[in-house]
Amino acid sequence: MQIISDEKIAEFKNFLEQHDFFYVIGHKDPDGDAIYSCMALAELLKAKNCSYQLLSAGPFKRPEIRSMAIFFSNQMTFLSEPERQKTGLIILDCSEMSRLGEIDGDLSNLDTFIIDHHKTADVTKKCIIDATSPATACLVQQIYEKILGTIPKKTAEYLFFGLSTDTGYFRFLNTDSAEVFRQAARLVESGANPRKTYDEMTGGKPYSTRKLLGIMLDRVERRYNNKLAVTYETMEDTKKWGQEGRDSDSLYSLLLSVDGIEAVLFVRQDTELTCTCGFRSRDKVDVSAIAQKFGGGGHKNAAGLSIDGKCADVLEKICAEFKKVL
Ligand SMILES: [Mn+2]
Repeated sequence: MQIISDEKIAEFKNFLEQHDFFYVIGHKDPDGDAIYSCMALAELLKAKNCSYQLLSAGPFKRPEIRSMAIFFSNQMTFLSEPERQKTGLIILDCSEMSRLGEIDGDLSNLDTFIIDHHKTADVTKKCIIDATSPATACLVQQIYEKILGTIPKKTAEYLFFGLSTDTGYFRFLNTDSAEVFRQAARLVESGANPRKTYDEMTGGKPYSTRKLLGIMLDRVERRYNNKLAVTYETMEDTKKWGQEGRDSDSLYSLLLSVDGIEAVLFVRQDTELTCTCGFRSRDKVDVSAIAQKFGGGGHKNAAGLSIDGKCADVLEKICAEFKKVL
């Protein structure tokens, strides 16, 4: 993770000063980092007496973010054209407009500032992007501290939650992460509670998640010298166990812990015509490069995409790409 330069902080401060109103938005199908980065940034805007609206296309499926849904809307507050001229769009944890999802209103042609840590991020707009940062929350923390100083308790809790979810509760961090822990230490000093955060992050899962996990595990196949684990979810599974039944993170971590496995591919038939795919890798394999070939994106070790087709065909097509790198 890098320390954000004073020039970049000044650029963001200018952006705040140049507008009367802000739309704040993260990616669709939000995770803890997207939602809590928005919540923390909203605290900064409040402290600076800026008016804003929090937007999200949702859905708020994950148990750990569900309680935040009330603060977000998928309908933009209507503004007249002169008002729009003085409005800024702040995009967090995402840099492609297409990943923002369905929002009722016009997000285009607004002066935009991106704060993101994705490898595939677009750096042509005004932005603070650091692909070596483990979470967008880390970037928001640096911005908050540089602009306002010490972080209040509630904001610290938001930021600690965002950091915790994107790092798998610090498990994904390497030896280059001392600065991340220094930042985390400051959040704990400000009142974030690691034990409570872990409990909120991992608990509260419905019983159906364990049943669906059983089905997914039963279906796993290994390919390419047992280096790739492949499994899939049918529309019948979703119908039977519901969207609440999904716990992809547990599925990935169980499969990645298998001896010899380097990557995991998961395909879900969403509709008769479309699938969603999830990719994870342990270390060497760059799954974002594979996802990009099919119009998706993400990080080196975690990526995803949406694609047209039937589950079995999609699975074979993507496996062929894995075969090249494994
Ligand atoms: Mn993130």
